Amino acid sequence: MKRRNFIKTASITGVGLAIGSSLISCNDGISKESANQNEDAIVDTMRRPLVVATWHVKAATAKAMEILQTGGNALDAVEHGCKVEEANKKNQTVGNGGLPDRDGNVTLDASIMDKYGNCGSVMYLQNITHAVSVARKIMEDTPHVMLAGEGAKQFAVSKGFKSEDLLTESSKRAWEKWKIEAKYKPIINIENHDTIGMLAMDNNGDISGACTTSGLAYKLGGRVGDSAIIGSGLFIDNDIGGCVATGLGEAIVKTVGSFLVVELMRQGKSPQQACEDAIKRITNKPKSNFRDFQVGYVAMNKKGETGCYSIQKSFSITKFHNGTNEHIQSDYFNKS
Ligand code: SD4
Repeated sequence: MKRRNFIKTASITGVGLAIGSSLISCNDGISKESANQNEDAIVDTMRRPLVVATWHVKAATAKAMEILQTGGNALDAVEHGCKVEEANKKNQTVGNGGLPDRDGNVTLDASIMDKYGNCGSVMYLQNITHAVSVARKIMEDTPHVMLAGEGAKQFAVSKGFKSEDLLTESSKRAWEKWKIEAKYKPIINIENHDTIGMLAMDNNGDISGACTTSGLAYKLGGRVGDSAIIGSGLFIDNDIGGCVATGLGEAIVKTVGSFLVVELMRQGKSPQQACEDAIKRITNKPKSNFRDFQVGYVAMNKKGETGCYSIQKSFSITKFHNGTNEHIQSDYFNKS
């Protein structure tokens, strides 16, 4: 079958959904060397709908994909996908059950961004499980972008969010154990499960993103990380693509990481190359102590191509596309 016919047939029957699915890189490898522009457009359409997220979060990406496959939009997909992990008390880095700060308070950061470039974020939020939904409410129901602390909590309660204790027994036990030595050393962050950042492209080709976290375990009270900072933990430009970050927020904020990745894609870099360049922006700094911490990026462009890269080994993403919900190990910088 000629390529053009194959692509047309595939786009109708779903046969083409197998293309690229065997790749183990997070780089999307649908080949387009010989395709003409119409074929390119068809190939791009075949990549939709698409969801990618930081770390191993198949239940979250499955929820997002369920929304997209039933005609939902990318914004709903990323919000409800992230909510799965926020409600998961076993995930000690996000929402309910998150590890507390050094004083025993669970404080959450989250952000969300839509196809119009609207955004909302919440930082240092306590007692509310679904920080990502609070961020969305700030975006949609107020003239502001960010709310913090007690004001953010009062806003959430006024919008009907339930106030509850987010410190689970197991997170409390972990904090009590940490307190015995109470070493304040938040720079090493090479866990295998972390902050959730999610990007989705819906059937219309529109992109949205969200990010939610309880931040660094045992951080100083009042500390805010990248996940609440638009452009650092999350950035979307629906003409270009989107990026989300995980890892040491301070390093991400210092390089405005997610914005940087999107701007590199605007300059023509693939999502993979853009993530690699943004990581090198951190590691190439004079006196960089990159061996001591982790940062990971996952990005998606308007064509539905994806990429991911991290400083250390062990970063991974979950990608739901072409009917497959895959957990994929990321390539990384520090191979010494
Ligand atoms: C932060 N990047 O607050 C986030 C959370 C994270 O392990 O990745 N923590 O710095």
